[in-house]
Amino acid sequence: MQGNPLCCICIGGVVISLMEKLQSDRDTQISAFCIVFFVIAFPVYFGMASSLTDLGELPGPKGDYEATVVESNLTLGESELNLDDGEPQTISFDTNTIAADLEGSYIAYVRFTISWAETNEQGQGQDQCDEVSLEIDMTGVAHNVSNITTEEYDESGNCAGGVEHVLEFEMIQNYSQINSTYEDATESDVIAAYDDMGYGRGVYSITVEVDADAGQITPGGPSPGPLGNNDQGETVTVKVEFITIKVAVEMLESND
Ligand SMILES: [Ca+2]
Ligand SMILES: [Ca+2]
Repeated sequence: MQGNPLCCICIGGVVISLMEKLQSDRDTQISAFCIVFFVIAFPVYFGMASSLTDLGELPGPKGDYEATVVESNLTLGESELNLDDGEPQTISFDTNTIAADLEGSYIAYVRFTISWAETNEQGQGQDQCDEVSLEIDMTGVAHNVSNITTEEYDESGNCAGGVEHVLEFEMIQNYSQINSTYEDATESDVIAAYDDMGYGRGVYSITVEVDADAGQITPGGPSPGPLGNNDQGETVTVKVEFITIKVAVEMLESND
């Protein structure tokens, strides 16, 4: 594509006219100075602004602050596992599935609830609680490594009414829901006290195994009768939920 020679002449004419005005006209000189100033100043300003952002938000003034903590309960997942005696199953839950719900909140702690009842015994010697073993794999989750993640629940008595066990792991270190005041601190200091540091997000894998207690009746007479209640396993429900928090920080009025 060829350029238009008339246009070049036209632009050349404008440049010559502008140069003449710059030499003679004071308003044009001021305008030109302003243009040059902003061309130089804006990149410098935006460069400084971006470097401040990299350093995090400004901490704000020091003073006395009050933090108000509001807890919410967020279910990551719940699953019913039909387990045969001695055959473990693993279920996984990924926090990506609830990423939108986690947005803007911290995870205070994660709660695992394991529940089951005795549901499938038949014949003689019923009401024998089954033993349930639980192993929680949090290698796919940033967390406090001191957590004990293996449990074994060996119930006694009649479980027909159901049993429930709860395991909780802190994600915010030394978390306390109690609203607190902070003296001689900045707003950033106060918020940092509730920061989960990104803990709690990832994939939780839970392996559950049932050791079915089929009972054992004492055989009578010379020939032993059927032993046990033909218990083949059990249905165990695993629920994973988060207790999340939102924190509002307010500066207290000075008493001075
Ligand atoms: Ca049983
Ligand atoms: Ca059972």
